[in-house]
Order: sequence, then C-alpha cells, then structure tokens
Amino acid sequence: MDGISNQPYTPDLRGFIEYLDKEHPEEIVRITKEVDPEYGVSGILHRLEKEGHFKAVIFENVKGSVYPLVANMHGSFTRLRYAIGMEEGDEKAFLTEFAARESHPIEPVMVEEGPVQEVVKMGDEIDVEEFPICTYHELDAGKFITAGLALMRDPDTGIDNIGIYRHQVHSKNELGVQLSETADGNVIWKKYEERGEPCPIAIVIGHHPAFFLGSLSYTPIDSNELHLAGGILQRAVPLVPCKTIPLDVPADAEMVIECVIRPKERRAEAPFGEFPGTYGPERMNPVLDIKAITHRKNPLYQNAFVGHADNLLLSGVIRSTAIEETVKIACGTVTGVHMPRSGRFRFVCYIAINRKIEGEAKAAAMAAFVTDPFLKFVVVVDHDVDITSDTEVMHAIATRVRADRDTFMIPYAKGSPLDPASYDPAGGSHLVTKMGIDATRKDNYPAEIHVPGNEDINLADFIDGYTKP
Ligand SMILES: Cc1cc2nc3c(=O)[nH]c(=O)nc-3n(C[C@H](O)[C@H](O)[C@H](O)COP(=O)(O)O)c2cc1C
Ligand SMILES: [Mn+2]
Repeated sequence: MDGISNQPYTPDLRGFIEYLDKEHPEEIVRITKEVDPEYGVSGILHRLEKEGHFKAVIFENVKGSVYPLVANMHGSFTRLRYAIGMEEGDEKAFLTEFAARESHPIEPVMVEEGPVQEVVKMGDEIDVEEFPICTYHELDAGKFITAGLALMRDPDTGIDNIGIYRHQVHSKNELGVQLSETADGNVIWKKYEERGEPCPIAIVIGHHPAFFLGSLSYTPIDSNELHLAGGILQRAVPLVPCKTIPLDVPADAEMVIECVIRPKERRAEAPFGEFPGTYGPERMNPVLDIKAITHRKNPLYQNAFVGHADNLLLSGVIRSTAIEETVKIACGTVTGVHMPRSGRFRFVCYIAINRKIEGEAKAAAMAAFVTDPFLKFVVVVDHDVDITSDTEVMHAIATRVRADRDTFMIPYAKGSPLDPASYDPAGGSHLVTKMGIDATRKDNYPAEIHVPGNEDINLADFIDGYTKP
C-alpha cells in the first residue's frame, strides 16, 4: 500500500477523528452532557461495551476540565484496520500488512516547530489535574493517565524507546509509573537508576492510532519505535526537541508531559484495575517530576480503558507478528499464529504448523515463549485447525493431547507482575509457570471419521425448500 494512511486526512489524532466522522460515522459518538471523571466516564464505556458497542467516544464535557476526552479509540479491530488504511480484510490480512510495514521502518525527521508546543507550561503553571484524567474502577488508588506513550532514550545506545506505562497522578506536578519487568522501558529506566541519574521521560498523549500501533509494535529493545511508528504510518514522524529534557517528541501529538524519574525514590502506587481483569497490587514505584507540559491550543486529551477491549486489542493483536518471526526460525512449517481474545490477547497463543517431524511442535512452543514474556499457555495444532476458533483448538486439545507426553512446564519463568496467578500476586511477583501443549496429531493417530461422498450432496435435492441455517 502506498502513501500516507487515510489520505487526505492529517496523520494525527484529529485527522483520524475527521476521517471517522466523514467516512465511518457509525464508529464514533460524542457525549455533550457533563460526565464525572470518577467512574462516570468508565461507567459509560463499560455499559457501552456490555451492550455490544465498541465505538470511539468523545466526552466533550468532563467535570472539572475544559478539555475534551477521546476514549476507546482502539476498542475495535475494525478501527485498527482503518488506522492502517485498510477498508477491508480479516485479521490475517491485517497482520500481513502490519508485518510488511514493520519490516520497513521509516526514520523520523527533526522539524523547527510543531503544534504540540503551541502552549508551553513550566514552573507554577504546571497542573496536570486540569486535564480530564479519570478514575476507572472501584478500588483504584486515584486518577490514572492510561494512554501516555512514554518515550525514553537508552543511555548506552542512544536509541529511543516507546511504551505505555500507566501513571497514577500523585499531585499537580508529580506522577507515579508502573514499568513492568516485561517492558524495555524497565531495562532503560534501571540503567539510569544504577548510575544514580534522573531518567528523562516524555509522555506523549493524543495521536493517530497507527502511531500507537507502531509505538507498541513488539520488537527488540534496540529497535526504535519512532521508526516503526513511521513505518506503520508510512510517513517520517516529525519531531521537535522537548523544552526541558534531552528528548525529541512527535510534533503533531496533542500534548506532551516532560518529566524525569527521580533516582532511588519510591512511592506507593496503585491498586489499579489491570489488563487481566483484576487489580494490580500496590507497589513501591518510581516517582516522576513534571518539568513542563506542552500542548496544542485546543488539545484533545486521550485515555485508554485498561482491562477492556481498548487496552487489550491495542498491543495485543500485533504481538503475533513478532512471535511468528521467531517461531519460523524454530519450526519452518508454521502456517499461522493467533492471540485469542479469550486469553486477553496476552497470555495464550495458538500456533498452527504443518508438522513433518516429531518434536517440531515443542520447538515452536518454546520459540513463542522466548519471544513474548506475557505468554503462559502456548498450544500448537495442525494446520487444518482454525486457530481463530477456540472451539477448534479445544477440540484438538481434547482429542490429541496426552498430558504426560505432550505438555511441558517452565516454572519460575519471567512473566507479567500483574498476572493474577503469579508466585506472589499480592506482592506483584513477575514469576509465573508456563505450559506448552502439543495438540498436533501424533504418529499412529487413529483415522478420523468421514462419510464418503457427503461433500457432493446437495440437500435441496432431497429436502424441499431446504436452506442453510
Ligand atoms: C492501554 C495500555 C496500558 C498499558 N499499561 C502498561 C503499564 O502500566 N505498564 C507496563 O509495563 N506496560 C503497560 N502496557 C504494555 C506496554 O505498553 C507494551 O508492552 C509496550 O510494547 C512496552 O514497550 P517496551 O517493551 O518498548 O517498553 C500497556 C499497554 C496498553 C495498550
Ligand atoms: Mn521497545
């Protein structure tokens, strides 16, 4: 696919909203009535989800803020597909296109100025609480920024990294952060911490969903997510230097919170309703000092609804491109990789292979575990099994697995500290046990039942007025 995603609309958040308004108005809804940022916004999002709506929602009037809130932008696969300019296509087609763009990253370009710095606030002008930052679930410790794309620079390599790590608001100029052990961001922060130096971190808020997808692309620590975001957007991301910290940020974002992480200091952060659908425990987490807030003249504040479709789809569906790459090294006969919704797009992975020799399935499962620390269950099936169907995969497990022979476990392995089944969920342990399951047909597998000739029968020839159910 050539050209910029979603031409002629600008490749930023407001451009994508304009595109939805004009081309797919059913994808977006505006709420003008005043809504409380404490449980009010999340209440509406939750009800919409329960009633089967996964629209993007713009809250135009959030109590206590003059700025609009853009929510649930990544809550449907269709919008993720639209984000990369695909009007049609299933998950496999989306992932094929996504993988092709991932393998053609585009370097960002420095520009003199950008809308993200139309307004610059420093010193006493800094008050992050003027934005419509929400409290989501009952036991959350407070307000959380949930869709901040945090940009940090590796002090050894100079390579920029981006991830979303949610931030509790401690005060008008202090934030917390959850830098899980599964993230590159954790490794980078620890490098500064070991040197006793403050770690610069720029929290980018409000951007095109293709920028989000590129930023959350699941790639090695030495690949620069700004280049990947460029690849996914099919356009070099324009960058401007921050005002107070040595980092460069997307010129066309809605806002940036320029911060440093204080060395050695910790403060209690969370509980917070997390992606597995349980509360992440209170942890002693780092503290961020806000040095400046820059934004457009009329910024759109954006959030993500963690623990719901919005959070799960984004950075969930796209993890399989990286897994497939590694699995292909271990097992050349791989025909597909799928992260099922039932595994919250993180914990479970189905792999289809065209098994030629014994041992291949286990090799494929091991490769998946090596790639993605979130994975806890990897199921490998034959290529004729539809891996987008939980029922078909369960059928393969039910009929083709002898547990003592076909499963293996990896105890004390690196996983998510938010995993409710970790070794110490209350303490936020990142150690988990993983299980690989070879659900392929083994040698001497009995023949499967089949009625000869049934494929050629036309039922309407035998039953008057027959139609398919
Ligand atoms: C809405 C949302 C919220 C997230 N919150 C966190 C978080 O609080 N902490 C974390 O470590 N990862 C979180 N993640 C996952 C990371 O952003 C994701 O794994 C990312 O690719 C990490 O990038 P990195 O490995 O380059 O640091 C979140 C993802 C999404 C989509
Ligand atoms: Mn990274």
